[in-house]
Amino acid sequence: MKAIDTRCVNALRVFGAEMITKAKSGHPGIVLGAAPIIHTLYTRHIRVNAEDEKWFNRDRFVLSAGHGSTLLYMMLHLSGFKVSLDDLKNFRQKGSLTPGHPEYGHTSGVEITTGPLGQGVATSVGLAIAENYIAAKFNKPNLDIMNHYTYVLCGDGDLQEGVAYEAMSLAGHLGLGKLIVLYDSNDIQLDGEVSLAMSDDTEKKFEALGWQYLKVSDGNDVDLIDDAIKEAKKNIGKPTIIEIKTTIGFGAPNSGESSIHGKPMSKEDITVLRNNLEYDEPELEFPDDVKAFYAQNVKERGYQADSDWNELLSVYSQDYTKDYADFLNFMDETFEIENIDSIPTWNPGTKESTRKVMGKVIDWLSSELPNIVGGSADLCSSTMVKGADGNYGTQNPLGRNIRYGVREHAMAAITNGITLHGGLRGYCSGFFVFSDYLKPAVRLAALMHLPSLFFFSHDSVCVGEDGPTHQPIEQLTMFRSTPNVNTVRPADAKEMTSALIQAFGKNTYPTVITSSRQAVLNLEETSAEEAKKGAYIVYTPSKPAKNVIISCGTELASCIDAAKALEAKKVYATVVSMPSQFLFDQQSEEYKETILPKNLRKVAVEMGATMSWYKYADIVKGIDTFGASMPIDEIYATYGFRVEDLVDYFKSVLK
Ligand SMILES: Cc1ncc(C[n+]2csc(CCOP(=O)(O)OP(=O)(O)O)c2C)c(N)n1
Ligand SMILES: [Mg+2]
Repeated sequence: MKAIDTRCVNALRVFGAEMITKAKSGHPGIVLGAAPIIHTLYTRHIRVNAEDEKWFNRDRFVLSAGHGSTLLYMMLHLSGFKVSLDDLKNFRQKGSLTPGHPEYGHTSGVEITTGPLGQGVATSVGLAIAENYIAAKFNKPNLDIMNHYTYVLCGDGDLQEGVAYEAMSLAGHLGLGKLIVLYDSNDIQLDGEVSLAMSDDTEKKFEALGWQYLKVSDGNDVDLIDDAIKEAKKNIGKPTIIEIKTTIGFGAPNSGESSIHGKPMSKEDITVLRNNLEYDEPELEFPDDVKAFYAQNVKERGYQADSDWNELLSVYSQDYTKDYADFLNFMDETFEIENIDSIPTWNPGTKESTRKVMGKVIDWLSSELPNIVGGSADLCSSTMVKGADGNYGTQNPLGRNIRYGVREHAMAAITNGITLHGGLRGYCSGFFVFSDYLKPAVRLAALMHLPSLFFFSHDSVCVGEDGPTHQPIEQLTMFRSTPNVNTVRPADAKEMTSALIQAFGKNTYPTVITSSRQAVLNLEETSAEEAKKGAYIVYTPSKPAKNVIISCGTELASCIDAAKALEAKKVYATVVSMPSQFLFDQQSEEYKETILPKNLRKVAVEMGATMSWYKYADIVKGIDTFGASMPIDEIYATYGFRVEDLVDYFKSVLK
């Protein structure tokens, strides 16, 4: 370990602690403890280019322990990314580029939003899958145009989360040898010693998961960390975890204690830290030799690596013209649906479950869009959603169907990783009721403005005999109330097809689409084009309407029939199909007024929780209790959703 390494590590430690003290909030423990890890990774291994931030073949770095954001921001600053000294000094302040936890799309060079522990580890598996797939598709002998590592820095907390294990178990199964997890193992977490909550044998555990386990017993020794990373990079066909023993809060008076985890240090304690580290440079500045070292070792090395790659690509473009053109399309994700006329269609009057429609349309989309990669949580044959080209795995790295096993949360996080990587678009599927298991990943996709796709079947109590555990009630409200999520519940084949095509477009939001288990009537009245507006009129009564019935999904057809029957009883109601509240909310006020005129009485109908409808309706017919196990016909009768029940209901509540 050279003197300059010590200088750099100490500069990071002191600067990071001072940033946090200035902000009066933050997490100094990991900064002081893990500074040598991030220093080694950046100065000796990582290939990123600040001048070409989105360089396709850059190494991906995931700070899964998002509370260590200070470390990442300092790295980005020193490596030439658009994070200035002032930005560092504005850590955690309103509007700053250095928010409390790293935010993708907000700060230059941040690869992924982290903070919810475990998610970073899981998402990184998706990044590694994407690299592996694209490499298998495009690399040629001596022309590895896709060839990068995915590095993760995580802490004890990350590895306690279930989602991390789900994902790491799959990563072991898939033999993702270029995934390297650096584990800041300091035996301390927020509330105290890790041993209070956990006594796993880390080595045995990861070996059992099919990982290569390496250990660095002194996390202050940059050379040992370097050696371990070199070893990991050999890629023996297994992902690697390097357990690096560190001391939380190294150098602080309360080092090794949980009190240093998340509490800014006092000025006095910072003086002690400086003395302990024998570091005497000005406050909140980086010394010139440190800056120069990073400029040379991270910035210039990254720049060089990018230039070399461009040369490689240029040779590739001459030798493999067709593949090169395809590669550019993958890089830019410029795929368009060309043969729209060949899209599967269903005639009005026929009956089909919307899940079957979803499956068939996705099969068709797979032939149009070569970069879509999907899978299911062991439910392909139920959700009908399956990727093309066989199952992805070591034997078939070009399979576009990922067998996630019953690991919903990891599936959704990995889907985000696949999409985040660039080049591919990830989608996944499961039973709608179990969307509870993966909600945190949808939330992160929404926060990152990532167009990941989450497709669900069995979208209401009409699941029937499987009973309340399998009958979603509140899930639609959950997604509809999550900012920046397009939640779509199509009524029939036309609306489903429209929703899917829109979902695979270039969006700045994730899409959740739900489908029915049971067959539904394909309606004359629906429109693929109009559905894109989120809501539109599907039935207009013969006399001026005094009421509007709003519905969606499998209840729409019954509402239209009921509205027709109501006319005989001199109740006149327009019927509005509202597959997506999210898209409707984005329409002009004029459009909204034509669909839901203020002076009309409005009732919403859905076989699920009523809460999300009160934004549009005066009254709501829904189900605010858990369902019950019984055949579907009895479900309709019990909850009052047969046409005759709806007619009676509307008659009692409408004008
Ligand atoms: C899902 C989730 N739960 C809880 C937290 C709050 N939290 C942030 S850091 C932390 C402790 C994590 O311990 P460790 O990873 O060992 O971090 P260290 O104390 O070593 O820095 C907790 C509970 C969180 N960020 N995410
Ligand atoms: Mg810890």
